[in-house]
Amino acid sequence: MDVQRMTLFLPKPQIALCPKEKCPTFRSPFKHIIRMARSSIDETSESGAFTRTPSAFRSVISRDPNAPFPAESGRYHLYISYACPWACRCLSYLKIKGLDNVIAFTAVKSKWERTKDGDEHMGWAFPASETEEPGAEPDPLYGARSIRQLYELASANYTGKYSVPVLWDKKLKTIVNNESSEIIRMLNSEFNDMAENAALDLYPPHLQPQIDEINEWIYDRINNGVYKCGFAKKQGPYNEAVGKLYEALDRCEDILSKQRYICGNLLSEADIRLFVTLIRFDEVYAVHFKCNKKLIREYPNLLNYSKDIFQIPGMSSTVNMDHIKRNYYGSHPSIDPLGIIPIGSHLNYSSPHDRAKFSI
Ligand SMILES: N[C@@H](CCC(=O)N[C@@H](CS)C(=O)NCC(=O)O)C(=O)O
Repeated sequence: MDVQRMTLFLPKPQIALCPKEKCPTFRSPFKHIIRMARSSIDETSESGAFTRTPSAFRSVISRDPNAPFPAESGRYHLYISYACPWACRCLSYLKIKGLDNVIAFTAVKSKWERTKDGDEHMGWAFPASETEEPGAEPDPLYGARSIRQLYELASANYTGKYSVPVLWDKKLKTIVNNESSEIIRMLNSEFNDMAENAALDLYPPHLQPQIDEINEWIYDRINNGVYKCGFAKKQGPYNEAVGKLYEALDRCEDILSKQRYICGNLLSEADIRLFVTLIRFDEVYAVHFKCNKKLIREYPNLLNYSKDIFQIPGMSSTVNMDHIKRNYYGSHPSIDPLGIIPIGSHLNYSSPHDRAKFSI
């Protein structure tokens, strides 16, 4: 069976017309060609609302040795950007499950660059040397110049976004999966024979319905909600997204006034998913994405909770604020054409927090 064909599900194509093509009298020789958005900043519907395209590579790694992608030490590689909250969910799992000796990872440069000569696409790029940007490393597998090159190596027909995270199979030279919500589930359960911290189960059976329910509104209103605020191209969709975002943050603040973690007194997947957005909020989303009704540091429980998660061994290494700020402020010229990085706010997440009061 051709693993490539079996596993590549292309998302529903999005029609991206340039302004000239929208003119009724314009006769394009290519009018039947449907092109997909190739960057999240282009994923806006007619109403001006940001609509995220589903990830395309959705295969799974299994602990079953006969599976198409069996869990094996040294076989898979994780490509991330420290700027990207979705990729940092996956990096968090490598760190807290103790999997970084089993699956190596490489971080790209913080700012988007041209990914191909003669093509305007801007995306994730690898540095030419270890010293070009601290934290970023050249591609150790193929010496690729961009993440786009890896997608093209995996599939000649792929026309979607060249996003991170990418979970790469070195053996079959392909992308196993580029959807963080699925990658973290695999890292949680399928590599436990090799994980240093195998006993840590961030998606335990008794909490699964609750985690799923919480993930749904936190994803829609907070994780993706900040993007809906920032990438809205009209006032109406922005107003709607920002209203829902703050309703959800208020709800989290209330939950966290009664318990240590978002699903009770046990750390779970839902906490890691929430943390990656909270840690970027005051520094980036409040300014760049116009989420400025209230800052996270004005929510006592959300602030202390963010510190608590940051101080879990391994987690602080997943937060590179220089990469985060350089990327957001420097890679979206339609939102921030000058790319000037604001000074604030340098919160010290290593300082003491009050969350141990909930421990039993
Ligand atoms: N659903 C994906 C989303 C990943 C995603 O959107 N990544 C962004 C960075 S934060 C990206 O790589 N975008 C590239 C682009 O828009 O061209 C996941 O959760 O893994």
